[in-house]
Amino acid sequence: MMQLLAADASPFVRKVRMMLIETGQGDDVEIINVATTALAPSSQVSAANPVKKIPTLVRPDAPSLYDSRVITRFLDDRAQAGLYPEARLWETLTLEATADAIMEAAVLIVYEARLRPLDKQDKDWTDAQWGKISGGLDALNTRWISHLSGPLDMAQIAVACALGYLDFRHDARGWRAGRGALDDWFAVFAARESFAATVPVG
Ligand SMILES: N[C@@H](CCC(=O)N[C@@H](CS)C(=O)NCC(=O)O)C(=O)O
Repeated sequence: MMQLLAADASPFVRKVRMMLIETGQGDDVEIINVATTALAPSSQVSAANPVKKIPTLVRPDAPSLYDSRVITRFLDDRAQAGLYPEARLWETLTLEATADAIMEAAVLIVYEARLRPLDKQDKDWTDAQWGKISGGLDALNTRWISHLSGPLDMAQIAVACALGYLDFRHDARGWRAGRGALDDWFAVFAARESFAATVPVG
């Protein structure tokens, strides 16, 4: 059976877990929770992924897959689920990339605060990461609402995971202010069972 090296708090892992549920593949992949950070990678992750990140999909008799975008595309293809629709493929991939970039900057801010010694932490660098998040959110709010409101695709799942992570780790920054359309879209999307079933804890 395939195994997903995972952690509840990871927004990249959540993309994969949500799409497994949405595409009816939940029973085909075993979720293996690992404790891993950039400074202390899990040995299980290191053995399966040379860049030591999660999610990693370990396949019996085939090479492991990473990163999240590769895994979701593979699983979409496997189930013929249509979450990367041909008719709007490049928009879907760009929107997913926007969500992933928001997650990446948000995770880096958490690492800066948690993994770096206090005297080495750099506010300008953290603010610059938040600038990327802010720019991404503005684009979602002004340019992408119509795509987000269309038939379910992988980009929508990724955006929901990014916003869920901002609520989870960066609630104090108030991403909703001035972004009512995105807030409204998220309120509806977050009611999906796959989203509720993958809420991070701790
Ligand atoms: N681009 C990667 C990013 C994955 C990622 O950054 N995962 C984090 C956990 S949320 C991780 O494994 N960090 C460990 C590290 O940076 O070494 C993807 O889409 O899968």
